[in-house]
Amino acid sequence: MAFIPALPYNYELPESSQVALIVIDMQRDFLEPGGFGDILGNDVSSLRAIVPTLKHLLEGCRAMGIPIIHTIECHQPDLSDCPPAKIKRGQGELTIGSEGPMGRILIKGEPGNGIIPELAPLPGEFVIHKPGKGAFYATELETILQEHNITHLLITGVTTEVCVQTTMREANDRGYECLMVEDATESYFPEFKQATLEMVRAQGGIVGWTATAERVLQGLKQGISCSGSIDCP
Ligand code: TIU
Repeated sequence: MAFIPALPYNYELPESSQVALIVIDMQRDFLEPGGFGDILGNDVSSLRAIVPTLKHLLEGCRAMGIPIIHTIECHQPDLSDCPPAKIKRGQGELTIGSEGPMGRILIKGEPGNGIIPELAPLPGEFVIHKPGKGAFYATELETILQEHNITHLLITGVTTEVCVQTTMREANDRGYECLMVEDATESYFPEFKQATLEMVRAQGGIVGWTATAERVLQGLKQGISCSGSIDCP
């Protein structure tokens, strides 16, 4: 059985076709000045640190034929899918739907709502538009996973303790085996990232596993070579 050396213990891999990479909300709205992350008062530059690692992981997974799922946090232009409580939250001048330097904030189709060019989805990859923090709430994600027999999720993106952790918890409750990729997720708050990594893998992996991108790629490559070899352990 192929595995990824992970915490709190090895993450066993099924057939490669049953594993998907999820890239959460790598949008200009969270990584660039003038977007949603910025109007909430965050230093958005800190999130860029993971882009090279995430790109390397994404390209490695693409090369192995692993299904890729991107998500985008966004709302319809008429805000019909945005609870008033979410619009009201925060105390800045701008809110969801306000006109910003990259278009209307967190609105589907606006320039600032798009995924950053370095990580742009390729044709054939899934793109889930989600109104909540979790990627399962009010989306087609679970249907896609079921249709493709996907049981294992490698979870990346931003921000670690908000949309990434919420999605991992939603997935865990639905029975998916989840691994958060430590150096392919980032938070505006380093201490929240660290706490999230520790809390998901505590208690014997109460929410799942964590591992670095390099270990994930090594484990996946081992799994790919194993599935085609009669010498497989
Ligand atoms: N504010 C914050 O840290 N995150 C979000 O609002 N959304 C995501 O995490 N994508």
